[in-house]
Amino acid sequence: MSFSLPELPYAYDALAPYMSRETLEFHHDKHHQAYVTNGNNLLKGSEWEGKPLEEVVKGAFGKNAGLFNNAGQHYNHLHFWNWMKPNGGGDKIPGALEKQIVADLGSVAKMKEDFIQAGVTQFGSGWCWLAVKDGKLAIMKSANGESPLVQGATPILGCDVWEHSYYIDYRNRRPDYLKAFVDNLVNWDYVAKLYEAAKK
Ligand code: MN3
Repeated sequence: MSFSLPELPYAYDALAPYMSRETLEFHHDKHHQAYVTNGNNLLKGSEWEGKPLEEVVKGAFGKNAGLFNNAGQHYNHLHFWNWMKPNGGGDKIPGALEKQIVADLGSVAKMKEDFIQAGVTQFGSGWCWLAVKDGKLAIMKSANGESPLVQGATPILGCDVWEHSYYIDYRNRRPDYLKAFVDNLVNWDYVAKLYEAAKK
């Protein structure tokens, strides 16, 4: 099984003005495509050829940096496109997940604040996350192509804080990008789906 780039689950201009058509054209068509192309080249002939993506990501971590970086970013971006939708964000969080957020992270408002803060304080390229770790929800962050998958946890929401994700629309204002993501883009139904799967 080799990696392939899926179409975006919405039109290129569907997330405007929070994320522009130009950003999605570059981010999806160029950056994600490059991870797919490079990942497939590095996968060929490796011990992970034919393995499911999550196994490639976990297996290559610490062993094959080139393959890990590209497979990790392919995994992260596959979910990232689905972590957003037009008219997303807000407080419409499916009940079971909302309860768990309140129990483990204080409140929905505090979870959002800590998620944004994790993204703001990730120095350089990387991601901020809401993840399930040891049966509890946790806010995490990671550098470059890493994710909670290689930190003993399961990601259920992530935001890309590489400059390619926000520089066209927000220039250097990463905090504004993160706030727009949380307030206007998050697809909480998809997050809840991953949360239910992670609990099993
Ligand atoms: Mn990216």
